Amino acid sequence: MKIARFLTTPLLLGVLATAVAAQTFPITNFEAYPAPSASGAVMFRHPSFSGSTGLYIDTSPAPNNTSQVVTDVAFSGTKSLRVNWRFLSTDPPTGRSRWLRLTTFNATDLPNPTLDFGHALRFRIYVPSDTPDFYVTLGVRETNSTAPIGGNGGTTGGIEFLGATVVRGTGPDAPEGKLITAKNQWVEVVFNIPVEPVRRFAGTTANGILEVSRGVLEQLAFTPLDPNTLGPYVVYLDDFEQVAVWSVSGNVVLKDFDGDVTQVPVTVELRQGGNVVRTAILSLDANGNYTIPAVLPGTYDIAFKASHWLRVVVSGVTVEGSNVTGVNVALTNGDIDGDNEVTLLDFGALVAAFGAMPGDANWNASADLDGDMEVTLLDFGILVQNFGAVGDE
Ligand SMILES: [Ca+2]
Ligand SMILES: [Ca+2]
Ligand SMILES: [Ca+2]
Ligand SMILES: [Ca+2]
Repeated sequence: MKIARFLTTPLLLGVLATAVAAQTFPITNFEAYPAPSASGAVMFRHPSFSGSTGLYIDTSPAPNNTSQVVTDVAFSGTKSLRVNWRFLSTDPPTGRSRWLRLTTFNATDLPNPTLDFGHALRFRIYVPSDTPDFYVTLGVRETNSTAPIGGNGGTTGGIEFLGATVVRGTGPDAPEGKLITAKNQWVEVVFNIPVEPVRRFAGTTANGILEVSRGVLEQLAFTPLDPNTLGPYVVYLDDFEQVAVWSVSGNVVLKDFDGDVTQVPVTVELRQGGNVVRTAILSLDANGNYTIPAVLPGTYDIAFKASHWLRVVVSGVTVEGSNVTGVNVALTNGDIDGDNEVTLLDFGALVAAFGAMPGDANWNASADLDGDMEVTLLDFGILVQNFGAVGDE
C-alpha cells in the first residue's frame, strides 16, 4: 500500500502542475453583477473619486463621472464596465497635466484586486469613435498581498506605474503607457508585469522598482494624447485576467570569436505574423547561455543579431504552459558594418582599420572580428571565409 501511495502522489502532482501551467487566472468578466450597477461600485470607483486627479474631472452633468456595469456592448457575455468622464477646462496647476486615476480603492465589489506580479495582466477595451485618443497605464500597489488573484489585497503600500516610460508633469502624473487609438472594436491590452517599465507614482515604496511578488491592481491611468482634449471620454472594459508567462532560453555561439562573449550584447526580436512584438538585449553568460524572461503564450519567430555577426531567425517557437529551453543559434562572423551581409563594404571597413588597436585613430571594434583587440590578418581570414554570406531577414 505504501508503495502505491508513493507512485500515485508524483503522478497526481504532475497532472495538477500541468493544469495550473496552462491556466489563465480570471479576475472578472462583469457578468456576475447587476446592470446597470451603482456608479463606482464594481471594481473601479467613479472617475472623480481619486484626490490625485479629481481636480481635473467634470462632476456634472451625468452621465459624465460614472463607472457602471452596463449591457451596451460586451467582449464576453452581455456585460462590461463603462467609464464616462470629461476633463475640466480649468488650466492644470503649474507643472501638472490632466489625467484620470481610475482607482479600485475599496470599491464595494472587487475592491483592490490582487495581482501576481509574476504573470501578465490582460483585459479588453472598447472605445467609441467620438472618444479622443488616450494612453492607458497600469498602477499597482505594493501590498505584498497574500490573497488569491482578484481577492482584496488591501490598501497599504506604495504605487508604481507599469508600462509607461514617460510621465508628464511633476506630480508625477499623466503617465504615457499604451496608446489606444482603435475605435468601435474590442482590443486586447496586455501589461506583461515582470518586464514592463516601472515609474514611481506615490507612497514610501514607490521608487521605480517592483520589490514584491504580489500586490494590487490599484488603478488604470488614462492620459489624453492631446493634453488639451477635454472629451467626453467613454471607455468600456471587460475580461480582466492574468496570463502565465514563461522564459525562453538557449545558447548563442558567436562564431570565430575568442573575446569575452559576456561583453557582446545580442539583440533579440520576438516576431509574430511578421511584426516585432518585443525586442530585448540579451546578456550572454561566459558559455553563451541566455534567458528571455516572461514571454507571453504564443508562437514566435525569434531573431538574434549581434554587432558583427549575421542574423539568425529561429521560426515557430511555441510558448505554452512551460518554459522553453534549447533555442540555440550559431551566428556567422564578418558583418563589420552591421548590414546583415558580408560584402566588399565590410572588406573596406577592415582595410580602413587594419593594424589598429584600441586607442588608435582608426580603431574599429567591429573590425576586430576575432576579439583579440587588434585588427590583423586573422580577422581578414574570417571575413574571406564568410565572404558573400547573408543573414536571415
Ligand atoms: Ca463581460
Ligand atoms: Ca517599489
Ligand atoms: Ca556587412
Ligand atoms: Ca582581431
